[in-house]
Amino acid sequence: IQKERTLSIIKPDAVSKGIIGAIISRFESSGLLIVSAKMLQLTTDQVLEFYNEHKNKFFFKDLMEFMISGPIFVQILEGNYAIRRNREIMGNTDPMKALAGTIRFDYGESCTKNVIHGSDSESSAKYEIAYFFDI
Ligand code: YYY
Ligand code: MG
Repeated sequence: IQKERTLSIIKPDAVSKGIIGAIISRFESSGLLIVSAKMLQLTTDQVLEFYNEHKNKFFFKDLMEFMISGPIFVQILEGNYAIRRNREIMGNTDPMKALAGTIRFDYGESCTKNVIHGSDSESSAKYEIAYFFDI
């Protein structure tokens, strides 16, 4: 058993579809506890900083446009192996490749409009949590 924290972002597509509650229900019923949360709108500078590893990828312009297009809902999730567990619940980056029953399979429209972000490692979780929260 390893209790961890991870960062989750419910992206602008999901917020505008009104499925924040449905997504949070999945976390809670999977043993992930929401320990902090807030709604905000990202600036271009913040997207550049948060997604810096992707800044030279072919999809970055689309990602940028999408991530600043509306409010997002950011949360810290906590639970046993929370980082890996959250990635399992989310599903593959490409909703077409995601397993049935995952959030991206059920709600995602494309690689860009894929509903949700989750930290992918202990180090990224640490960085991303500190990026949005003072705890
Ligand atoms: O961690 P995850 O979100 O599953 O995927 P990443 O490979 O880290 O890409 C981050 C983000 O970039 C992805 O959630 C959407 C966007 N993106 C895209 O718009 N088009 C792609 N072909 C790949 C990624
Ligand atoms: Mg990633």
